[in-house]
Formats: sequence, structure tokens, C-alpha cells
Amino acid sequence: MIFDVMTLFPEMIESYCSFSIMKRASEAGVIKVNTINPRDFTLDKHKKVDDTPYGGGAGMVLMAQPYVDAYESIERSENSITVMLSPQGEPLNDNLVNELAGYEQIILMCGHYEGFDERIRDIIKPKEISIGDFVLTGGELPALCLIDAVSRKIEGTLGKIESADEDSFSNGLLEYPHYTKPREYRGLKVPEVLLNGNHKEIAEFRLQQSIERTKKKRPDLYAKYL
Ligand code: 4G3
Repeated sequence: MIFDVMTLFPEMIESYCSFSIMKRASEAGVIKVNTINPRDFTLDKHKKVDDTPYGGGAGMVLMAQPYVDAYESIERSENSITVMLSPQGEPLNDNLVNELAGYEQIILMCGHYEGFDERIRDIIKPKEISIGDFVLTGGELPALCLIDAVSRKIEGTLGKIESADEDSFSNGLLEYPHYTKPREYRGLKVPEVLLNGNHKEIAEFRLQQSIERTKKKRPDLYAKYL
């Protein structure tokens, strides 16, 4: 899986991707994260990437030319999709993450300030995706959320220990509670059933805990599960 990230701040992307599981997946060749900086495609000596909005108003708007030229410089594989991270996008969820994991290449467009000149959308026609109903100063964190979520669905990124088909949402339920050593902490004991080695009983206990939690914490998900 190749992620080509268009951003004015490539270090934000590179930094996150150089730790923990993202780093391991890159080193294993399971994912490749590239950055493309529209500032490198400006034509003026001040390397200007944004300007004031026509019609007035607060803030700055990303100019079309550096962004579109940067986009057109990216080598496209056969099975690729272009995604713009924006609060106006389709909400990201586990289903969409699975769908995205089926591509060979994902081109991600990060915006800043008040957003993109509309002609960037008109020309590139990206799929717009949002990570939730709130506004951030830039699209880099949403892009990283997407990269992380998609990467962990790809064979070879997670070990069997961290396996993705056992977590929340793969079965439409929240995760069951987890415990590790010691058996007792501040008077709180690990449920006895987890210590008895009866795998069928353990699986039943965990499923029942998952159902109870989902009902209590996320009645909306529970309604879909029923
Ligand atoms: C485009 C995405 C980009 C238009 C981006 C703001 C939140 C999300 C930006 C715009 C973002 C999200 C950059 N903030 N909810 N900020 O996924 O108005």
C-alpha cells in the first residue's frame, strides 16, 4: 500500500510514521508513505501557496496552481484513489477503512487555513472524507488517522498478537475488558473466569461483556448489532 500525502508540513506525517507499528510496517515494506509539498510547485520567488479570499472574509485560501501541479506530479498506480480530508467529507468508519484497504495507492490531500480554492476540487474530484464533526487547523491529523487505520488492516502490519479481526467494530461491538498482571491490584481482582483456562467459557464471558458495554456506552451501535 502506497500513501502519497500532499501537505505543506511533511515532517508532521514523517514524524508520526517513524514510530511503533507504522515504522515496523514501513521497514517490512508492507506500506510506503511519501510526502509531496505543494510549496515545491510554486512559480513565484516567495513560494506563495495561499492568498486572501475573493469576496472578502477571514483567513487564507490554498491556491489552485501549486496544489494541482503537485497532484499531477504524482505517479498513479492502476488501483488508486484520491482522498481530501475535510470536515465536509463522508464520515470515516470501519467499513470505509476496509474499503480503502483494498486500494494499492491512496493519495491524501491535506488542507490548511480556511480550506482549498474550490477549483482544486473541480479539477481533482477527490473523495472527501472527515474523521468527525469538528474542525482542525490542518488535514494532517485526519490523514494520519486514515493512514494508521488503513495500515493496520493490511496483512503483515500487525502481528498475530495485535490481530485486527478481534477488535472493536469487526463484530460491530466494543471491546471486552482486558487484564494483565498482577491478579489483584488495589483490591481489584481479575475475573476468575479468565484464570481457569476454559477457552469456551472465556469466549462466552468476553462476548457477553462486549454486548453489555456496547448497550451501555454506545446504544447507537447496539441498535445496529441487534
Ligand atoms: C479543508 C479535516 C481542510 C477544509 C480537515 C479545513 C477537520 C477535518 C481543512 C477545511 C480539517 C476532519 C483542514 N479539520 N473533521 N482542517 O476530518 O475547512
